[in-house]
Amino acid sequence: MARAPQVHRTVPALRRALETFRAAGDRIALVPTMGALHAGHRALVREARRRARRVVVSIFVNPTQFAPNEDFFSYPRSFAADLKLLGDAKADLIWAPTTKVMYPEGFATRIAPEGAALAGLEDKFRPHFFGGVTTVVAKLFLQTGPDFALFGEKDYQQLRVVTQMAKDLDLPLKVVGVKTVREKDGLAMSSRNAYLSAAQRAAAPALYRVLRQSAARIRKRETIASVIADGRREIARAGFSLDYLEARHALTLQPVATRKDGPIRLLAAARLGETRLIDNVSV
Ligand code: PAJ
Repeated sequence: MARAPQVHRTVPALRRALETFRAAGDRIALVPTMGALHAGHRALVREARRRARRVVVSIFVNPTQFAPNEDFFSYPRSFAADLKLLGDAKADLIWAPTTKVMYPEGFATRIAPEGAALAGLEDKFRPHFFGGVTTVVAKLFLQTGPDFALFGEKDYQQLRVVTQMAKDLDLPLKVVGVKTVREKDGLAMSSRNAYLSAAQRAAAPALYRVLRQSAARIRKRETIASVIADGRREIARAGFSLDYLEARHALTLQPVATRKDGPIRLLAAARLGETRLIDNVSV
């Protein structure tokens, strides 16, 4: 039986617990999450354990990264199952603040990321999103003071934005990206996959299939513009409403015209009914 991780809900209790880790000379890795944990989150915890003696997982459904019309209130919450998964994954500490602890009355400061956060991808469809993410992630970094922080490539623009924020603010930690964990049929694992109907779930793997095929065609020197145009059609034909399919520079997320413009990442977001899926691959 794995030992149950400690759970803390206030900043002073968190700080006291982390102090004992540090006093023992242990390095700390942080895995920020919104709960509803699955094998993708578990892979982040596994990588965290490889890097540091102590693993802290935060669970906080962050209201500031949801727009009023988005799914903050219906976002899946499964604390008991999350605790069990994190016990099995041998996390040491769960940081689960309430909204009042994170955003007390009078809270008035926000991070305003630029660069990759204004690339015209997620930000175009969720303009409030990266301000909310960077604000909460900066707080989590300052609350826990980790040596490493683990983020999934599944949310590729988020990974780039958080990496840049840590660099720009001289935060003394290393942001580490972890490969996307997928279902057997290729669908990227996501807490939001639970929203899909059986028919939508059957259609969903098309997103990754098109991304992979498009990457293979670009590697074979087909022109990016025509590959992307075909990919957009394919995704629509599979039953999605497409938000975007784009070829971007893998680091800056700026548009690329040819393979010579640098390492390329293909990024897509598309909706099946009300459920929005995102995915990406390297070329
Ligand atoms: P959440 O969606 O819970 O994701 C937490 C972390 O798990 C993110 O770094 C995300 O990229 C990673 N992740 C999700 N699905 C994955 C998969 N299939 N494979 C690998 N990693 C995966 O992302 C957030 O929460 C929030 O925006 C947060 C960073 C916690 C700030 O509120």
